[in-house]
Amino acid sequence: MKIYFAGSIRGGRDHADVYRALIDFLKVDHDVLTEHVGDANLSESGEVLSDKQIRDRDVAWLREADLVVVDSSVPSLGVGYELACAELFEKPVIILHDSEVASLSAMISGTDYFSDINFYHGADEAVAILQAKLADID
Ligand code: 6IA
Repeated sequence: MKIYFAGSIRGGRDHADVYRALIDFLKVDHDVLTEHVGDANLSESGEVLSDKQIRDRDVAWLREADLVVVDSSVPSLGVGYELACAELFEKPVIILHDSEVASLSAMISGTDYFSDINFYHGADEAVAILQAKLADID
C-alpha cells in the first residue's frame, strides 16, 4: 500500500521520534510517501522546494495514497489541512493521538468521517496500535 504519513513540521518537532518509529514500522511492508516527516534533521535550510511546490506535491501524494496515517498529537495547521484533504478525497484515515501533549481539536474529533481515532502514550504503544490496525486491513 501507498501510505501518506502526516505529523507536525512547523507546528513543532517534539514528537519527531514517535513519527520516526511509526514510519520505520510502516516501511517494512509498505511504501511511505512522506518519509521526511520522521527525519530528525529536517530543517528549513535543507528544503529546496518553495512552499507552493511542497503543498502541491503533498496534495498530489494524498490523492495517490491508499491510506493516510496521522499523528495529531502536536497541533499543526498543515496536518489539519491534510486531514481535510483526506476527507475530501475519501481516503481511509487512521489517527493516532497522545493526549498528554495536547487535546485533540473538536474540528477533528467532531468530524464523523474521522471514526478511527486512537489515543496512546509513547512510541511503543503507538506502533502496537498501528500494527493491530494494519493486520485488520491486510
Ligand atoms: O504546518 P506544518 O508544517 O506542521 O505541517 C506539517 C504537515 O504538512 C506534514 O504532515 C507534511 O506532510 C506537510 N508539510 C509541511 N511542511 C513540509 C515540508 N517542508 N516538506 C514536506 N511536507 C511538509 C517544510 C519545510 C521544512 C523543511 C522545515
